[in-house]
Amino acid sequence: MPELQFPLKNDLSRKILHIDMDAFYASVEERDHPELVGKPLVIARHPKETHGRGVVTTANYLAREYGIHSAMSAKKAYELCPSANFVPGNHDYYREVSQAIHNIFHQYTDLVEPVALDEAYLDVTQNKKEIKSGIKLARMIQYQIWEELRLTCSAGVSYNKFLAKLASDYEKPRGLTVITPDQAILFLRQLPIEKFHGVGKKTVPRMHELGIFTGEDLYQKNEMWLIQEFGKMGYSLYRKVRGVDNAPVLANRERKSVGKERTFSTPLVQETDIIMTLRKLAHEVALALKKADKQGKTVVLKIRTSVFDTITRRKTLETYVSQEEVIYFYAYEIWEELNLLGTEIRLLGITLTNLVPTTYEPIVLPIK
Ligand code: TTP
Ligand code: MG
Repeated sequence: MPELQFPLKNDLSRKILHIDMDAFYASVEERDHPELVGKPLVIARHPKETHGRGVVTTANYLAREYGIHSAMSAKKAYELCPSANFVPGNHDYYREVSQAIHNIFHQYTDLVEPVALDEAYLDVTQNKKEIKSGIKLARMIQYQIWEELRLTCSAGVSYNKFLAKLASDYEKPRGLTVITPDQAILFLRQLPIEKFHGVGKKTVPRMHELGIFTGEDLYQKNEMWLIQEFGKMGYSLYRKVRGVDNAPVLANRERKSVGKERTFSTPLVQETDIIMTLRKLAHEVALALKKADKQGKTVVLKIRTSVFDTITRRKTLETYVSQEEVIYFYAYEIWEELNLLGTEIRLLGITLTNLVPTTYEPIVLPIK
């Protein structure tokens, strides 16, 4: 077989992050229900309630020590650890949390490609913080997610998506792993073949039959042979094991929320200041909505005080809204209900989520 005549083009100029939340659903439940912390936690309905049916969506790291993992039957999980807490998941809620995580990502770049609720690629080659170091950006994102949402994630930093994902997977939880161009080939060669993206359960046995167990084995195969054996995947694997993956980060253009916030170095105490800020924020949110041709159904107020961490409170309305006055009205209503007057306010934010295009439904003013 002829060897490849032209060197592969490898774009080393990009800075790609892959962020993956740690035990996502389980961590959200632990955050909201501290009594669950410190014990094995399985996100599934208790098998006793379902006559043994049901599947584990995820488990915290303590439960994983018993061999419990995603996609296992809840019954099996119960057998492995009868004392574990079983909590049914709330997908809609996790979707909202995911939205909040994405709002943080978008403070760094709009080149965000969601993979799953808890996982995304970010191209930070150019970024809103104008910071050059991918590592520094990854650390900032991890810190911000922790500060604002009390959730942890693992981050991978590299020059392409494939390596960034391998990196984020390398150390979990709370990992931050960097794969530089120099390290890529060595890293890939020692990697078990099943870790290569696209090599699924069906392909692994075939790879093994053909004597391919690691990246090193894969590296020894020539391109034509790999294409003959594995088609498109062979083509891609030939490149991946050489650290080449030029796939762009494809931003999800659909905006799911619009939010604006302000932090105050001198905390606000006077209600007039709060009202003025809420009005400004509502104005900005309404402008952004108009620009995006969107209207939304859920108004979210975010507040940080000197006493407690960031909290968010939401109101879901009967109809879709986009007007400044209406957004302000509900944001203020939430503010009143929180009864925080007199507390030092360090951050205020208004977000409208549950968005649809403006043309979707006729706009009805919700105020009678
Ligand atoms: P993962 O990122 O695969 O898992 P995880 O975040 O729970 O744990 P890790 O720390 O290893 O990243 O999946 C993200 C969420 O998706 C997970 O919390 C639950 C959900 N999920 C399912 O519902 N079914 C599944 O089979 C898997 C794998 C995940
Ligand atoms: Mg995860």
